[in-house]
Amino acid sequence: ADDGYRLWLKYDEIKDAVIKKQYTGQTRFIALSGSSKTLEAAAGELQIALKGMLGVNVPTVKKPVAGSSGIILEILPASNQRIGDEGYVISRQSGNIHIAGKTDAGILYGTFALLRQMQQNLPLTHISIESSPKIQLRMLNHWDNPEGTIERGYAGSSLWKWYDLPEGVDPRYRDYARANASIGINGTVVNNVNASARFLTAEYLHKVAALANVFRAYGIKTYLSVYFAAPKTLGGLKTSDPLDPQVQAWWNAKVKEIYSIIPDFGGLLVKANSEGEPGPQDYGRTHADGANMLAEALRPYKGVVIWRAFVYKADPNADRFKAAYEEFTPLDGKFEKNVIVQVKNGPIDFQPREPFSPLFGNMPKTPLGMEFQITQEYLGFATHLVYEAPIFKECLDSDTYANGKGSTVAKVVDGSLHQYPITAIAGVANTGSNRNWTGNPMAAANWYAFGRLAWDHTLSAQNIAKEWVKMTLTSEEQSSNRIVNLMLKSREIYVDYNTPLGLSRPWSGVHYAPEPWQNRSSRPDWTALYYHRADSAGIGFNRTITGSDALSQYRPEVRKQWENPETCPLPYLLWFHHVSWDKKLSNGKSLWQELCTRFYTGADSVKWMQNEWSAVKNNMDPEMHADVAARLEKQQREAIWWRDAWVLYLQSLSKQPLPAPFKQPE
Ligand code: GCW
Repeated sequence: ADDGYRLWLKYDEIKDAVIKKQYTGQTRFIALSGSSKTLEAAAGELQIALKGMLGVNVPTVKKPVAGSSGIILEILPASNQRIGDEGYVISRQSGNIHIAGKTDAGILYGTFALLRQMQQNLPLTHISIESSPKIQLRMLNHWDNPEGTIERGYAGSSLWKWYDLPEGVDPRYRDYARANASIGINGTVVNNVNASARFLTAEYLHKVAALANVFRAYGIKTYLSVYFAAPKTLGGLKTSDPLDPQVQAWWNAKVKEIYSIIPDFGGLLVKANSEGEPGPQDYGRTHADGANMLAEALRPYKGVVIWRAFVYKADPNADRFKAAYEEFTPLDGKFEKNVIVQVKNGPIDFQPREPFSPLFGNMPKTPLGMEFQITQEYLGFATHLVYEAPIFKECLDSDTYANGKGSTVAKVVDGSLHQYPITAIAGVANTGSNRNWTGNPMAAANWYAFGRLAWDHTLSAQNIAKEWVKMTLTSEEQSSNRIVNLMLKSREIYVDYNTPLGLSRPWSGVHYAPEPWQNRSSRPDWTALYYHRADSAGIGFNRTITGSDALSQYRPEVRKQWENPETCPLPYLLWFHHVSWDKKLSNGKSLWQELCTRFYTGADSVKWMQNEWSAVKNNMDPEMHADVAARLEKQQREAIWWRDAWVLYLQSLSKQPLPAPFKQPE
């Protein structure tokens, strides 16, 4: 039985005898002239994979074996213009398969690309693939705490066994690195952005170094999140003011210490003046002052500062939507060269659907990195099945119009629009100590999709799903198509029963249960009411010029799409408009009818998902099938819970009966 541990790197024996025979003849040796930990990792991966898929032990050799066919790993000259530093070229020449890259990491990525072909049983005879990543820093952000918990983690506890480290090095760290390298991820921030200063102690730096020692061979750099007030709490200084020379000296010394312990350390991630975390504003300084101080300390080592733009004030009268733009756009051009500002995809907080953050396209002089959330904080944790590639794509493909039509968010993030010198994309990890890594086996597809899109944002959600399903679940064509279709529809179904038509944040404390009626909280901007604004007249947040005017943060072309309630696409309607219950929508139904229709069809569609899943039962691993089936059963119950909670609550305001044919919940 498949316990999910091997993720998409299963390398099960190939069933098709013809293909198996063909592959065996094409992979009789692995030739590598150089030697490095990374090349060994590549060759080692090929050996594991070929043993699994073909049942043969393929030898590594220094030179191609004459009269035989094999795989040749080769370094291209740095002058090669066709590919980037981490790119690869796979080709067939005189009967051999060449995997070439300008760096060992490029060869490693090419190796995984070849294996991806084989895992999908695609022919290698005329193989010709050339690929380079479009974004430089492709990272996971772990929100892992020193005591082993994970903020918003739903797959067990932290992968990092801080207590055992640095002496005890779990072999799982290597498998983690393999999985990441296989999708091109080249950086990992190992601790929570709500950071404990403890990670900056020598004790912890040595533990982190032990992880970095494992990750290095797989092309992965290690990063840390830092607590901005560490000079005070750890250093015993009176202040953490970024303009104070003693504070600067403290960070300089700390960074020097980090690099003495982890020579290829990647850099620092910072959450500052956000949700109660300390930051430069505590001393009347700006985000740029804070970031630049750290940038200065990191510059001699070519390290980067990744400064988050996730900020908003506890002000019941402000529109949280506008906060990041207001705080950050005045600082454009004020950041040091090795600073990246990391922006969440949407203006609020990883909701099931958000418009793109208006920061994208509005900071041409500051490298903006993308932050997606892979872990399903607002998407039903590890229970609900939501394939996230459509969420990522929807944002990346959005047009900011910053430099005219076609100025997509992807082009901002990959640097091509504003010629950013550094580019970055991060996903908040959904991994944990569960045997299968992600709790819900289907959630591994989200980790996979994030990595694939970080490498190449032009890939389609569908093709990524196809690859993943073939590699992970089943090679049987019909079942695989069925699962891909189910995955592609899953996000819209979730939105329908959870937050249709542009609703957001109807949550109680843990962000799981429906509580749209919630109007009191520890912060005035953390109530459900703050976000949906439902009243007896209607529902939705007026962000037009007669409301908060958040829409003015977008270019006129974008604003025009959304500012008119008559023409605003329905998925974004309540993001921007307070709409009356009786309002006739573009599809002829009233808002009330349409909302009810979404809640009911959304919940019903989970039944459809269950049926589809049942239909593939005989073509995949029974244990994994049962695991997902059980989660879907719970999802089905909870979709009804969501539907009924919303409908009954909204009905208390709209005072309208349910439209036919829907049955009134009790
Ligand atoms: O989504 C919210 C989460 C917090 C998180 C914060 C952030 C790490 O509820 O748990 O803190 O965002 O992104 O900083």
